[in-house]
Amino acid sequence: MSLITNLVVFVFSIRCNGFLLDDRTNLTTKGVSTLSEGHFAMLLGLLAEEKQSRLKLERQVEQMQRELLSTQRGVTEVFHTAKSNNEILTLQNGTMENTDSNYVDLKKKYNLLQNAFNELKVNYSILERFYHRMENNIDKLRNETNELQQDIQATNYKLSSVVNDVNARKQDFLALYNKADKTEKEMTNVSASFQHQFGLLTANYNATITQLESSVQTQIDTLQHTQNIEAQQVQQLLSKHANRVALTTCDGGSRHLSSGSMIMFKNVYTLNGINSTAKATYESSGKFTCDKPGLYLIATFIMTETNEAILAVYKNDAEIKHMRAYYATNGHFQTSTIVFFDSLKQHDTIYIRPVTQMFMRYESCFSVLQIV
Ligand SMILES: *[C@@H]1O[C@H](CO)[C@@H](O)[C@H](O)[C@H]1NC(C)=O
Ligand SMILES: *[C@@H]1O[C@H](CO)[C@@H](O)[C@H](O)[C@H]1NC(C)=O
Ligand SMILES: *[C@@H]1O[C@H](CO)[C@@H](O)[C@H](O)[C@H]1NC(C)=O
Ligand SMILES: *[C@@H]1O[C@H](CO)[C@@H](O)[C@H](O)[C@H]1NC(C)=O
Ligand SMILES: *[C@@H]1O[C@H](CO)[C@@H](O)[C@H](O)[C@H]1NC(C)=O
Ligand SMILES: *[C@@H]1O[C@H](CO)[C@@H](O)[C@H](O)[C@H]1NC(C)=O
Ligand SMILES: *[C@H]1O[C@H](CO)[C@@H](O)[C@H](O)[C@H]1NC(C)=O
Repeated sequence: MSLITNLVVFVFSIRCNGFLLDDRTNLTTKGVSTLSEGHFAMLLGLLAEEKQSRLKLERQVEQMQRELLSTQRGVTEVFHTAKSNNEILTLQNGTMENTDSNYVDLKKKYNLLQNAFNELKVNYSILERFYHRMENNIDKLRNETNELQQDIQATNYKLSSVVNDVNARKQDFLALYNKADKTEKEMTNVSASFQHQFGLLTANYNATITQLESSVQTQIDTLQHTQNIEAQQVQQLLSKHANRVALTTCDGGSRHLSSGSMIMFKNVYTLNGINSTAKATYESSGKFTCDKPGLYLIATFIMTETNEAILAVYKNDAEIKHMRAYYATNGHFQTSTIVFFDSLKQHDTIYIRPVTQMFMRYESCFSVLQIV
């Protein structure tokens, strides 16, 4: 209720200002007894003004009444609201106790927080010092970074020049690569051509070599054959030569020989190219039988003291040569000789007979030598 009273007093005090404004048009009461026409006109004006003011006031009072009504309604609403609020407050009073205990808790927590805050302050100062140190370090780092940046710029410059250089090298390399590629292709061509040529050459070489080999082999064979033949011939010749017939036999003793008898020369002095069988045949028959055809030297010398003794050389029982032997003028023995060449065929026989009777000394010999 006191709240409503206050509100009404407040509204009136605001409205009173309107009256005070009207008071400023103060009426001059001085000299009423001397009311002139001017004063009357002024009075009429004042009355009119007063009427206007009154009307105005009336309107204002009406308005104020309306406002008062609306205010009363508003206050009633406020009152209701306040009442319900009060009820809420009463309800809330119960919860205040909880709030109190909560407050105690809160205070404890606050103390803890304050401690933590103090610790944080300490930590903060430590951090601040750390921060300063870090700042210094950062300055250093910044300086180093600047230096590094300069270095990097220099390096970049160098790098770009290197890149340019590399690009130039790249072009060179590409040119070289192309050249190498071309060369490789040419090499491949040359290699293929070479291989082809080499194959042809090898085939040709092989053919030639084979031909040459067979030709050489043939020639060697021919040569060997010829050589063999020649060697055989030479061997034959040599053996023939070595085995040429050479025979010298002399008589064993001095004796009388009858006409037409055989002279047997039994002492074999030289023997070559005649085997023992042939030798024995000669010794028993007194006839030389030719086994190797050829040119022969046939020679005999006879020592005798018979004057005009005649001896003959027979070939195949036919006389081919004869000689006449004489004693020496002083009556002593003398040697007579027959020497000649003759071609003998195989189985030809040669021997000597006295044509007349005669005495023959032992210093008499018969020789046969194959020349060819
Ligand atoms: C609030 O509660 C206290 C005691 O708990 C009491 O003394 C006080 O009068 C109460 N206030 C209201 C407005 O009910
Ligand atoms: C303050 O710093 C110390 C040591 O670094 C740490 O153990 C402590 O928890 C910090 N205090 C707070 C409130 O962070
Ligand atoms: C960083 O460089 C500036 C100028 O070059 C110099 O004045 C400053 O002392 C340097 N700071 C450190 C931490 O070296
Ligand atoms: C390789 O040889 C062939 C035929 O002989 C020719 O057509 C070609 O141009 C050659 N290539 C080179 C790279 O010389
Ligand atoms: C040439 O001869 C050799 C050996 O005889 C052989 O290996 C090769 O294949 C031959 N080459 C040709 C092209 O005939
Ligand atoms: C010895 O020579 C004769 C010819 O003079 C010949 O017929 C005979 O076969 C030869 N005997 C031997 C063993 O060589
Ligand atoms: C009105 O009259 C009173 C009393 O005589 C005086 O005190 C006041 O100053 C006057 N007001 C005006 C505006 O003249």
